[in-house]
Parts: sequence; C-alpha cells; structure tokens
Amino acid sequence: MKHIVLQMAVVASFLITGPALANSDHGHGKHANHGATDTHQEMRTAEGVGTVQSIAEDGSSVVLAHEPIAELRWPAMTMQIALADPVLADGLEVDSEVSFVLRQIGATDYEISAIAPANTP
Ligand SMILES: [Cu+2]
Repeated sequence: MKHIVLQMAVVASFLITGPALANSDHGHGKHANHGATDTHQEMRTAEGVGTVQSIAEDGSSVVLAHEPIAELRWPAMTMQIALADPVLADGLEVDSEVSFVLRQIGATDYEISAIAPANTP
C-alpha cells in the first residue's frame, strides 16, 4: 500500500507543478538581478545597443561596450559576450554601433542571438 500512496503523490505533484512551471515563462523579466539571485531556468531575452570593441578571430565572441540594459538591470559596461553562431560576426566592424539581442543560456550566462548595425544616426 505504501508504494501506491507514494506513486500517487508523485503524480499529484507533477500535475500541480507542471502547468505552474509552464506559465512561469511570463512576467519574470522584471526581477532579474544579473541572474545572481535568480534561479528560474526559463530562457530570457533582452535587447541592447552598444559599440563593438573587438571581435574574436574565430567568431565565437565579441567585446561590446554596451549601454544599460534595463530588463536585466545591467549597467553600461564593456564585456565579452559569446555569439550564438560565428556567422553573426560576419559584417561586424570594430568601432561600429550595433543593436543586439541577448539570450539567457544559464543562471548568469548570456549569448548574443542576433546582432546588426544600429539604425540610430
Ligand atoms: Cu554587460
């Protein structure tokens, strides 16, 4: 009998937490704290703008001096960010202004999923 009761408990907890987790994809963007205190695993994205400082020869990353990213509570800073695909480095030029999309890949890790010359004059 104990085995049956335990299995029922597992099924019940799955039924309760499954939909709750699926719904948690919405509305968490506002309380990120650079990921440090955020244990949610959903993949967040955020847009930013900045200036290309350098580009890794293998296209694996770029160094950006980016403006503050309010969604992530990031201050303006110069940082190296991984590129999701080396092809994203094609056409990038050092000292050019770019807009980019960050995609969360870990608790505190982000990569660039899209990057293009900024349209601002
Ligand atoms: Cu940064």
